[in-house]
Formats: sequence, structure tokens, C-alpha cells
Amino acid sequence: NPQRLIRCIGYSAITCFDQVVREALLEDRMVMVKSSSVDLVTQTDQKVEQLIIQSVKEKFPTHRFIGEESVAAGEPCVLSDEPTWIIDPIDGTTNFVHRFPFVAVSIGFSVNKQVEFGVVYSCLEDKMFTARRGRGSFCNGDPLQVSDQKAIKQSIIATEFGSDRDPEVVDKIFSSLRNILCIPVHGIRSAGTAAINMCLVASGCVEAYYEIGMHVWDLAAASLIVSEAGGVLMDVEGGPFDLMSRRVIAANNRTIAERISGEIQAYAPARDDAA
Ligand code: LIP
Repeated sequence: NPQRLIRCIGYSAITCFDQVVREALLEDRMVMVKSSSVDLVTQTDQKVEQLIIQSVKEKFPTHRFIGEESVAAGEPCVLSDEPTWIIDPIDGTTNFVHRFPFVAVSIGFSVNKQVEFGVVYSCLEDKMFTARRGRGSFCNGDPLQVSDQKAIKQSIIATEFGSDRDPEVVDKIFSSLRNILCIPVHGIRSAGTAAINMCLVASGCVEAYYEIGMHVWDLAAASLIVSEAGGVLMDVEGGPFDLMSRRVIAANNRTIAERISGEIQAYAPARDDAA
């Protein structure tokens, strides 16, 4: 029963991983770097990912995995038609390192390259967001619905600055931000985690979130949570959303998504499934 499985995965995220993350927040964290000096990882990321993979493997030994830290350690990042668990053990690692209070465990499950269910557990807010394809989205069991705001000028838009410090990329990020801010919109927000930004769209607290540069493990679970809450997903240039492209607009409706896409200075980082 997939509904029970979602609950099961969600509750083990709460009990086991929450404990690991909360305890680690009180201790000194050993910070390591990955693709650049601002792309951080800690032993807690690695420990939580191993815990999740081990517990899933016990029940489903043939299933595949795409895990942020396994990929960083050299595992392939391939989204096939096989049942695949897509895991971000700590979304918001930089927040975690600085004790900025938004971190999430994100677990998506895909079959035939389609996300079938997703769980995002926002550890410090104690909010468990869940979605199953065709069955709606929930936060701690209460149904979620995106905002019904139609006017972008009365919207809040979430985005992130990512970890790419190439000046040309940073110029594009700021140019997009300037264009959107000057529409004008009511405000711009950054939670510091893609998964929580998307859950904020699903909850109706912000109208949209866009970013270029995050990864499939940041997006997989939350993409279903947004669409099952009535939202839309789109590529930053207006085409169909592609889980492996590292580009997304998640919005409460198509009009707002298209307006944002018209303001973004698009660029294409290396895909998650690039060889
Ligand atoms: C991070 C995201 C953040 C984004 C970063 C990064 P991590 O994930 O959630 O919003 O801007 O590029 O991908 O590394 O904390 O799991």
C-alpha cells in the first residue's frame, strides 16, 4: 500500500533522521567542500543518506538510488525506468552549517522516470510534506493547495543564489532577479533549500519559486508536492519541466510561471545525467 509506505518513510525520516540532524546541530560540524568552496557537505549529510539507503535496501533490494552524497562519491546519476529512490539527506546544507533554521530531508520515488511519491521533512519546523501521484499533497496530514493569486504584482517569489560564483552566471542571476523585482512583485524570498521553497509554493505562502543550478535530489520529491497541490512546473525558458536539467519554475498557475520565464536570463548548467 503506497500510502502506508509514504507514511512509513515520512515517520522514519522524522524519528531517525530528525534525531541525527538535530543532535548534529548542537555539535561542532566538520565541513568539507565538493564542487567549489561554497558547495558544502558534512558527515551528517553522508550519515543520513547511508541510513536512508540501508533502510530502503532492506525492504527493496532491487531498487536503484540517486543520492546526493553517493553521486558526489562517484556513483552514477542515472534516472532509468526502474524504481528509483532520489534522496537529498540534507537539503540546505549551508543553512545546516550556519544553523540557519531551515533544513529538510527529501526523498522521492520514481518509476518510468516519473515521480510517484515524495516526502520532504522540514526538520526544525517539524513539518512533513507528502504527496502521492493523483492523491494530493499534505503537510502533517492536512491537504495543501497553492495560492489562488492571479496577479504577479501581488505575489511573493522565492529563488536562490546557488553555489556557482562564476561572475557571468552571477550577472545573469542578478539580472533575472532585477527584472522580476521590478515587475514589481510584493517581495523576493530565499529559504536556502529548494525543497522547502517548493513546499512554500505548495502551501500557498509564496506564488512561485525559480532557480537554475540545483539538482534532481533537491527537486524530485517537492516537484510532486507542488503539482499535487494544484501548481505547475515549467522549464525556465517556458518548455516542459525536465527533472535532470537543473532548471525549474514552480508556480501556483501557468500565467505567473510564464511571466517569470519571460524575465529570466536563462543559462544551462551541465545536466545531472551528463556523462
Ligand atoms: C542546495 C539547494 C539550494 C540551492 C543550492 C543547493 P543542498 O542543496 O537546496 O536551494 O540554491 O544550489 O542545491 O546542497 O543544500 O542539498
